[in-house]
Amino acid sequence: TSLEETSLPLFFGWFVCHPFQENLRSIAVNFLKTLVSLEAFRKNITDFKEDAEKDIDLKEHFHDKGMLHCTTKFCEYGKADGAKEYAENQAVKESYGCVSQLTLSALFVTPRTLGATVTLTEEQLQLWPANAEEEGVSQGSSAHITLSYAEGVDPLQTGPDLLELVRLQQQGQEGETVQDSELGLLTYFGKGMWVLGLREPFLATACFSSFYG
Ligand code: 2AM
Repeated sequence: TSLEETSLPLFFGWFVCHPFQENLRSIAVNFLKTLVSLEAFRKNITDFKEDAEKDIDLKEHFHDKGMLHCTTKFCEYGKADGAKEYAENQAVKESYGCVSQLTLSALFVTPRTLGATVTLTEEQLQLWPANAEEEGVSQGSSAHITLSYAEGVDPLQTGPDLLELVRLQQQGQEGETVQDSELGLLTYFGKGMWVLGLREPFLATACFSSFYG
């Protein structure tokens, strides 16, 4: 019915509960601080800024992001393919408003985006729509929380950035391990792409819901 159709949100997703948002933001800030302090990062600084001599303020480069969340389905108020089917999916209806724990297994940064990789549980995968972008990689491997974007970057860039990294790793590219710290293993994949695999995954409580904007 038209009433139901007009009720479709901009997107569905897991919304990180308030206290965890703060933790996640400080983890991100610390990650950037660590990165800029590294010789290996400074050596490749032109990945980020062509005219950078040797310094870049990553906190300036990346703008703060509002409400932290992991998008499951971008519906665009019903205009996106499969939006209605997704909203009517039984698992989606049953999980709506439910709280679960998101497992954040890595942080990644590219010249465009700063994000956290989310490793979905079997149950959470029930809420993950089949999507063409994930062709050739496992379902849910583009699940992420956008922590920040650089100026002028499309708000949908984090998924493609993460997928590029997932594909590189799948092709057997190991990258260059730059630092092995208490936090985890920091690896450089070229073209300004850095991944910090967290030794201890960060668990963030999140509520499955939708956003209208
Ligand atoms: P994100 O999930 O990578 O952060 C509102 O714009 C939210 O929907 C953002 O969180 C954004 O990216 C996501 N989004 C925007 N456009 C999208 C698209 N075309 N496909 C998938 N997700 C999109």
